[in-house]
Amino acid sequence: MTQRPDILLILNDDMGFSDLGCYGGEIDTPNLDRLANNGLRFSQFYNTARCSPSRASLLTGLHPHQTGIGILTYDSGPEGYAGNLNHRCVTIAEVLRGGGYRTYMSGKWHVSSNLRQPTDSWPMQRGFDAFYGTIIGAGSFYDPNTLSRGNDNIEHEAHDRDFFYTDAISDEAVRFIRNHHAQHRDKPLFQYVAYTAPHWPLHAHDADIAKYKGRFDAGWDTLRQQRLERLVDAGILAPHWKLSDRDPTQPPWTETEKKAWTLRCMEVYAAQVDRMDQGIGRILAALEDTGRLDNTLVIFLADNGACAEDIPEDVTLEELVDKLMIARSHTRSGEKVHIGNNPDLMPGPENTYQSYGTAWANLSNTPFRLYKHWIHEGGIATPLIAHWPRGIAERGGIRHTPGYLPDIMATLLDVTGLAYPQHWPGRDLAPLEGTSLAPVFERELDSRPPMFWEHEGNAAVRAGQWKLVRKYPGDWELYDMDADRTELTDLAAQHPERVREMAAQYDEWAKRCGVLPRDRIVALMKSQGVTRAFWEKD
Ligand SMILES: [Ca+2]
Repeated sequence: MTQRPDILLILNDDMGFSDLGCYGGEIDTPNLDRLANNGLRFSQFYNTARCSPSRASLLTGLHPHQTGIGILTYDSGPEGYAGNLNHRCVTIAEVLRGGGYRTYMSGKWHVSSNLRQPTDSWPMQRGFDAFYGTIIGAGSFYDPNTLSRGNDNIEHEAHDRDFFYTDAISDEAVRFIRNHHAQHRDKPLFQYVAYTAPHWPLHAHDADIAKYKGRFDAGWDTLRQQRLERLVDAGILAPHWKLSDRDPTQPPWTETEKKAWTLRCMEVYAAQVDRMDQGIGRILAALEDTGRLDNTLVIFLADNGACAEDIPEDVTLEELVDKLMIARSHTRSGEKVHIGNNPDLMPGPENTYQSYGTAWANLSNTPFRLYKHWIHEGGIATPLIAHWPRGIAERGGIRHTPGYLPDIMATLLDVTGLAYPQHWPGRDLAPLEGTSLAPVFERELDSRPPMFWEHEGNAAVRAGQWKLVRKYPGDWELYDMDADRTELTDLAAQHPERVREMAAQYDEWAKRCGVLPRDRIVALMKSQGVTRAFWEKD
């Protein structure tokens, strides 16, 4: 039997479909571009529209509601929405470790509601031999809340002046790989790297930000057009798909005010992605130096589409710092942190806490509509790069076969020759929901099973070329993805029978997977005093 491949699974946070250089963007991502040029890019891979549900699905091969992560990691009550990975699932790390792998994670966990006390839904109790990272979903890049090693809180380690979370995630991954090679070189390794970049707050190094001075000066209208052209030239998107209109709530670039600050927001966002790519370069170098890269399957993807959330200036510290624990009130040297998108304050340093807002998110998701939180293409379409010199013959290819997060577990089991467990001690496991994409490494598939999504009442089913999608509380819309990937022409009225059929398929799936009606969720959350107004968008 040939040696089992190492697995490097890299996930990043809140990044648009077309930000990376190898997906038509302006940002320098030479390391990801190199993986793309020597591997494959998928044009129709989908996540689950939000941080926690995407991670739950990616890690388990199930739908988020089946794993206990119906929305985020707040306790929303009933089974399916408890906010903790439950006992009806196993993680990729658990299964691979059972099959002889050593398993490592650095980065953001975000599938546990208990942020301080380790529980059985923390990484060390869910299959990882080693963990370095954060349990919470967001925070300062200079001083992240819930920074942990194993089961221990090590927030004090960020008090080193040079600490920056993106670098720390990369460096720990490098350390895990080098230590593994020194101590367990004959065993295969699984390394899960979950960056928080480029999720807000807009924190980045001055040198990285400076590099992007001028890069976005043409503004979002021109840049959206240019991105689409590059995506078509690269063979990722079909030339007959039209660019969606600029978000109707946003001004044309020419009429935009506060241009210096507005540009700075996108420059910092780009610097966040750039810094991540630099770190990925160091991780790849560790695999290369140890002679492991050739037989490592590297998969890179994002957890949801670009994020249109504006951070208001009137958000309270009580809400962000005490309740949600996603910000610090003061910097490590004692300065006040200014929370909110204040155009008189340039984002980047530790005493700021801002986001890049709707218009830039609209650019990030070119050519699609909508954002993180919705199931339209802007919410769920992600770049996916697969690189494996020994296992993927084609170099620089594009694959249009659709796939989604439950497929990752199925694919990794396929390439490692392991089976999804029928039984697990103390657990009653749901059967695997995904389909292996390993055959797609060789060729396109003619068909695949239908795909389903639900997030806070937004929902979709995709079967073949057809996508039925709903924006809560609206009606179902129907799109022909072959003719209209950017979802501009709703065909629901012309195909009532197809809408009925697909809606019935969706209802059956939702019932089977424990999806609750949105109204019931909102009522439950209100009854428990969960504050969600700040990031919630309807
Ligand atoms: Ca996210």
